[in-house]
Amino acid sequence: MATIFSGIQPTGEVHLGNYMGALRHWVELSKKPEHTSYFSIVDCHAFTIPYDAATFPRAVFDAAVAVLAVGLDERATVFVQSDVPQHTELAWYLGCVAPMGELGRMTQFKEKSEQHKTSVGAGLFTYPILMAADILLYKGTLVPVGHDQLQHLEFARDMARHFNHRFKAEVFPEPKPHHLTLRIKGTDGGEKMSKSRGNTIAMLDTPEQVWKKLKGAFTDPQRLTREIPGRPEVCNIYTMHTVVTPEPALTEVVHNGCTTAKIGCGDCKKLLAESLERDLGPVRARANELRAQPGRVLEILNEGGATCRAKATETMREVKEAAGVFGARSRP
Ligand code: AQP
Repeated sequence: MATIFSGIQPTGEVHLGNYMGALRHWVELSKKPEHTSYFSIVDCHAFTIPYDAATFPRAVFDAAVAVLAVGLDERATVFVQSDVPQHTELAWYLGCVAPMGELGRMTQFKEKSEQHKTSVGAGLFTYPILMAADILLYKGTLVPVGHDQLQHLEFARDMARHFNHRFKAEVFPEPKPHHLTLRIKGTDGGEKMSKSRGNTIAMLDTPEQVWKKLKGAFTDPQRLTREIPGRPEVCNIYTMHTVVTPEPALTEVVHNGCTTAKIGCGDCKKLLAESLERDLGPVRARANELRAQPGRVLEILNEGGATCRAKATETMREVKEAAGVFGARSRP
């Protein structure tokens, strides 16, 4: 038995990096009968960097549609983080046992505070505490994480240990990572396809939109002409093929075609566009259906929120009992 928790920030259009690197794996994990899974649109995390309040509700809705369209709600609880106030409540309790020194070592804080130099709030610094609360609130035991979130997961494990040790109670299990190793680069060749970097292909883009972005996307920089054989191992287009193009086409047409210069980058991209459409066409159709019934989306998220609040209430009762916090029920 394992309890899975993961989340996605509503910071922009869900893209192929999110889909190939995370969402597909979340769906796989959630299908296992021995897993109980929670997937969240982590809107409170998105507050840690500048955002537009006017368009934020739309961004949350769109992220929810994307997550539901890949089928995550079939066996998992899908909800919006801010609908469960216990996330921020638990973050306070954990924050009181979180060592400042550990927080100061977080590389993501260093990177993001550099990226948003003019507006670094304390929330960006304490982000890992909220992430620990997200996981521990559901007593998560298995967390799908990419390389860039490993340090935060280690911090969440430390938080579980610190809290249990400080209050001599076994409230939280230590969550283990489920390593997600695939990293999709940006269309600009940047190390990561990222919502905030404008180098994405959206998961729900139409074939025309996909092709427009794919056409100009970075490939093997050494393949300057069609006659020069390519190196699939350094090419982001090939990485995406490995996810959506089945064998034998992957090896025989794409890999061999590239390394022997039988096909050019344009041909290879056309094949990728076809594979993407085969894989994501049905997802886009489901997203369109959901967009046409916003009431249905709300219903699913409301149900998810209610399930999570019930679980979160139980955990918070244990947390407060362990910490000796009884509010008005306190006695001398
Ligand atoms: N390029 C990527 N390759 C593989 N996995 C990726 N993920 C994100 N980009 C890639 C994974 O998607 C999940 C949800 O990501 P997130 O939105 O919560 O955070 P993020 O990693 O910060 O995503 P972005 O697109 O880079 O957003 P911004 O620009 O707002 O910071 C995570 O599991 C993540 O690893």
